[in-house]
Amino acid sequence: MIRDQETLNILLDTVSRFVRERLVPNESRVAETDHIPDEIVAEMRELGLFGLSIPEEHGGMGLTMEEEVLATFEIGHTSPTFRSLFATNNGIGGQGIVIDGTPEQKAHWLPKLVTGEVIGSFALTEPDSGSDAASLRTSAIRDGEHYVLNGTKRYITNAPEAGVFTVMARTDPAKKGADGISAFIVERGTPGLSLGPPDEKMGHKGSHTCDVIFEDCRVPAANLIGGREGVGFKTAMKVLDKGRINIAAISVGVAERMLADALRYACERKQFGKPIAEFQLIQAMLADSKAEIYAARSMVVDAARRRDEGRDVGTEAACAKMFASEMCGRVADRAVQIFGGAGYLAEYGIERFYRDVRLFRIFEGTTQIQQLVIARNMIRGFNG
Ligand code: COS
Repeated sequence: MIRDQETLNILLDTVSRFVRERLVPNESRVAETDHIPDEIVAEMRELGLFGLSIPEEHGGMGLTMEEEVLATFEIGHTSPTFRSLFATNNGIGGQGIVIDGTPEQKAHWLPKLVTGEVIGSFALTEPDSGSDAASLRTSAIRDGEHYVLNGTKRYITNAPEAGVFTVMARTDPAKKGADGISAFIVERGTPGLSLGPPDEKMGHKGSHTCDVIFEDCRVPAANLIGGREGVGFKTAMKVLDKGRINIAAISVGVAERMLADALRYACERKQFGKPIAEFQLIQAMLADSKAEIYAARSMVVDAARRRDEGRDVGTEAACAKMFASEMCGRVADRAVQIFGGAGYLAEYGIERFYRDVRLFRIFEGTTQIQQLVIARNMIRGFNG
């Protein structure tokens, strides 16, 4: 749903200009230094990028899902590292509070997430619990007006920068599955919370992940999201339904960028006396990429509209995430191929995108988990 086309166009133009003028020129610097310059972070904050999808009553822009994916397409036209920094506030690091938080939790945390003064992070995965999220073992045992958390979370995006974590933990150890899981807001600096060293990753330099470790970490009972035990797994799944549409949107945006770079290269690079774009085998790669991007873009917008209508989008979010992230991997591969030898060199940047987009098929649910979600929902809906 688009509330006001003119206002949205202004936002999209502003984001697009910021991407072109400020982010694209800093892509290789960020990759080399593994750090987003402070002045760029300050500009992101000023533009309101940390609060795109946080409701207006808490200071955010309150974008609808459709508006948000249109903005994400634009944000995708540069290194996805930039988005990673503010995406957790809008997405998995903030949405648990937006969707299921109590009024007090929202009033306390959302304004801080909107401005970017606090970075939010989502702590679900553990060393022995990845795709099988309901088997997580981190415990949260009630002790008076506190819960005592013990366990380790792994691969947690933005953990080194985070000021607040949404942590899924088992409040009822007797219940082994999803039912025993609750979600908590845990503030950085809480005694008993510590971080592992930053992970060495294949790509996304400048965006950081690490372990988050809880050792007798006492969290006030008031930080139980929604004030209810046993519904934390559902909170996590609802957060991921939205997150998956956004990963699909960023996959589309980055694929558009890579295809634009490949097209320019194909039109400028000459072999056999003419631009390589005139060769049909190159044209096939350009055309397949264009068509697949169009298909993914259409899916993302449709899934977003359905979510705005209040419909259950578990299946559509999984379809869009699976198709768009896989599509993005194919486009990355073709883009490197069109660049030829240059595609393998760091200075052309396309190999960096190739490495960065590999993550899209893994995080917020692997392609195989999306297949499982889609097929399960189909079978559940079958009534003979
Ligand atoms: N929205 C709301 N509730 C949901 C839901 C959704 N999208 N998906 C599941 N649930 C509910 C179910 O309805 C069920 O509740 P009831 O028992 O009351 O019916 C409960 O959650 C458990 O669901 P289910 O039985 O389907 O859980 P499973 O353990 O079998 O599997 C999968 C769930 C595999 C889909 C889940 O673990 C998953 O998404 N794994 C991937 C995790 C992931 O994406 N990790 C990335 C890390 S975050 S970057």
